Amino acid sequence: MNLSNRRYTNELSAADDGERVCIAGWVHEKRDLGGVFFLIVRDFGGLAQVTLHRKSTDAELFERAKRVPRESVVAIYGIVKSEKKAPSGYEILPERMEVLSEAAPKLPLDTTDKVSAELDTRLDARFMDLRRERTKHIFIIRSEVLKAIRDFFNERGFVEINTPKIVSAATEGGTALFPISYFEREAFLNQSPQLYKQILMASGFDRVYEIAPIFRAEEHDTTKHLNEATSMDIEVAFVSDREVMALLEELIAFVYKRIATYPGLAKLGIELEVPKVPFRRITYDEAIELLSDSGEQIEWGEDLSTSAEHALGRIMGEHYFITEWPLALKPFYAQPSQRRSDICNAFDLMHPRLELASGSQRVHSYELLRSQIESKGLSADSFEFYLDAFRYGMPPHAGWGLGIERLLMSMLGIENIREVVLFPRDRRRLVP
Ligand code: AMO
Repeated sequence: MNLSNRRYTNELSAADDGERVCIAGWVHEKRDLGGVFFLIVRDFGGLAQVTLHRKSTDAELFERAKRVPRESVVAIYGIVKSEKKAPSGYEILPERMEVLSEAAPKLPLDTTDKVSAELDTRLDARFMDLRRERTKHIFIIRSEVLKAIRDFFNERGFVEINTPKIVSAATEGGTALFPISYFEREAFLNQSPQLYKQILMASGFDRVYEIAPIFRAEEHDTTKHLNEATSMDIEVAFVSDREVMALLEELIAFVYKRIATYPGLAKLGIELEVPKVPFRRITYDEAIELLSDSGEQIEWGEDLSTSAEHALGRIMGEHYFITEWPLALKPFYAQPSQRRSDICNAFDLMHPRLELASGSQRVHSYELLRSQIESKGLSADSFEFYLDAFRYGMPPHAGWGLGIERLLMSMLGIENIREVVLFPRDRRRLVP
């Protein structure tokens, strides 16, 4: 075996006619036409047709090719021949085939998309699901989205940070924590980098971002919640909620623009329309009024239900912000409005289908923060490590957190959030 010279199938073309090459990959399909036998070999680049003529191919090689089970891993050594009828305009006439790993005959999934499978079956055999064209492109796009996000913030002078995922305190009131045992103490998996990105605002690092897992012990089984999700967070000092909202909408448009030119989108049957900035802004009060006009009643102070989100999405029809939320609905770190004491400078970024991000201007006064922590029924003592950063010079600051999976599913029109995570974690799923 010498695979160091192997070529990807998409690097080859009819122009390589006559060249002796090696390709390696999985046996995608086998087609037996009697006198001619085709092995379709798949690698990360695509598909290649390997053509064996009964008359001119070595008889032993011909028989072995016919017997090799589908999805086995093979290396093919042969000559490229220009062939208009082959899927990529060329075929390979093999001289030698090595079976590097033989696949068991009964496959958990069909990789050619001829037989569809339930999502659960696909997730159970994710390694094999990823061999399918559509799934592969979803995860290449995910990687491109993360790259675009990093480019966006790096170009703007942000510093990428990494904060601890083993923590001592909750930040997001609404959802439960996963407790873990940490030597002789109780600790938790982090719900958000919230406290740490804010602490950094007292350090002089005034523009930071992080892309990292968040853990939420949500018990319910929905198509938009995971127990382990990926959050993209920013925190910026010397600005208000308005400036970070502008960054958020610009980021969304930037990512759409970048992905719109990705060739794999066609494989997913998607055409991306880049959303226009600025996005519309409506206040929470306006949102419940619009909902009431459409027959959906939300009491002032109540959170928006999924059906309310959908109703509002139908009315708005594109990305939009909901601002000026009731203070009681948002966590302790949201800055109360100067205009009205019962609302705060917090916002949610909505896609017509679901919430993508939330953020706020933060409380930066030590006394107010302490009292807001206590008024949520939390013990200020357990937040001492965080509160300390507010006692020795903390600039005003604002930030947000954006769900990477929510961004992807809304962008690609995917119904179930599990589709955009390699190995999703939900109530029932701890393996693979
Ligand atoms: P929030 O709790 O709204 O805000 O979370 C921010 C965004 O993270 C995504 N998200 C989730 N995605 C999938 N499954 C989940 N269980 C899940 N929970 C949250 C959503 C959501 O909009 N600290 C604040 C952010 C900030 O103010 O900076 C926070 O965590 O897309």
